[in-house]
Amino acid sequence: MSFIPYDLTEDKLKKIQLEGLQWTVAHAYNNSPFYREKIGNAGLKPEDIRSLESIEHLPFTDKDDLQKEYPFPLRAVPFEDIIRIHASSGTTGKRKVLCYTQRDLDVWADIFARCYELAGLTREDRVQIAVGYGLWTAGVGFQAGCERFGAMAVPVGPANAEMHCEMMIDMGTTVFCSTASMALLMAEEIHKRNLLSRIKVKKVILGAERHSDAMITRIKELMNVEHVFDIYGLTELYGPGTGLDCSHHNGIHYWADHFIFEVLDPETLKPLPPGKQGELVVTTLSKEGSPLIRYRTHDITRILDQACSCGVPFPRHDSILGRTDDMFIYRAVNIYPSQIDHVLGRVDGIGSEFQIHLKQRESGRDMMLVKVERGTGVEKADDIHLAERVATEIRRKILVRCQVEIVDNGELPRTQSKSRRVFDQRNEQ
Ligand code: DLL
Repeated sequence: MSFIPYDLTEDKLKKIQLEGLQWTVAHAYNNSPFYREKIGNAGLKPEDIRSLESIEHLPFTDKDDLQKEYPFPLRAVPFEDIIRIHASSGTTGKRKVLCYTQRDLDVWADIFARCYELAGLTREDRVQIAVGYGLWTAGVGFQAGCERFGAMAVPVGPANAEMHCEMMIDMGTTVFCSTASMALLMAEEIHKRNLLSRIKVKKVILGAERHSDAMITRIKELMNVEHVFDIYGLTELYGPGTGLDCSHHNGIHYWADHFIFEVLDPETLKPLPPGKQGELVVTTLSKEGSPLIRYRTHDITRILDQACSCGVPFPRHDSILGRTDDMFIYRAVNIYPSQIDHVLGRVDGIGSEFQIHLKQRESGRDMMLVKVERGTGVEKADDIHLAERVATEIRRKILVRCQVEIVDNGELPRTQSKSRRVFDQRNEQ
């Protein structure tokens, strides 16, 4: 049995998208006072959606709308049809709460099962889930998808490394699912404890935060896995499982029969052509509880329009390159942590972990300190040269001067959830 509709043609996909868009706009307009007002204010009615291009006239929704409408923003079904809620912590203000109907949970499990299929799993696989359960969508998302797919779920959740290692060995885990930080932490633990010969993990599926190529290389090396897959998702759009890269690892195939992805210029909010980086904006096509109309994710990516040789009839977007709200301004230069990461990935002798600390000198001038881990097997005596090389590369590529401190391998904190990279103390001093 296949969860991926391999016979889907481009024409059929477009038809599904148009019907889904028309249904979503009518559903939201008729059942959610919030959307009725928003769509009405844009001078539109559901019957105005006559083609896929009509999407460009629809108004945007943003995280502020979810916070304003707390506790049940965007709700478009009666309470008796809502069978679960999830929430993600906003960094400021109230949590974003999303409602799910039975159909929403079914769609989510189905699309997640496609992710496992795309990663080449079979029902013989044993899937250790190392992400949080509860209000967060992660744990239950990975689990419901695994059960729908038919593999064995090992729902360990966010336990300590000891427990994960024990379960990995005793349960014969073949697939490990976690955040990128947790996968690195586990890979290092397995290496430290010399457990490689006792574990059977062949695949890692990771997501929830941006990660560098260096991190993937290290996880692959230390855990000796065949593939590391990148899974995308956000609470507002069901949760994890909206797409996954296939074994060619050349972008994330996303399930375009359940949502439309637009990439827009974050300043002008005008569409960008394939290949150009911008903000991902999503519209759902079948979501009942909390439908999304042009929801601004603030994630930066680009649409990849060349066909992928894997044969999966779904479009691709690039891995998430950062978030528009991660950007910081240092000495009048706009910088994303991913740019620093990118530079570090090209310097030999350093590890995959880094932190950016921003401070203000007494003179009022900003100061940036980049802490980078020394690579394994690299002598401490080389630190001065290594730091100089990193600082020179940052100056060459990003055109800013900064200080670089080389710290011991393993010194920067490993977290089980999402890692924090930027520590901006400029306004605290
Ligand atoms: O992080 C859902 C998830 C859990 C996805 C586990 C994958 C694995 P939220 O907590 O709502 O949901 O955070 C969503 O996390 O807007 C991105 O900024 C970031 N993110 C999620 N997946 C990736 C990824 C979950 N594969 C936010 N690469 C999103 C980079 C990611 N960033």
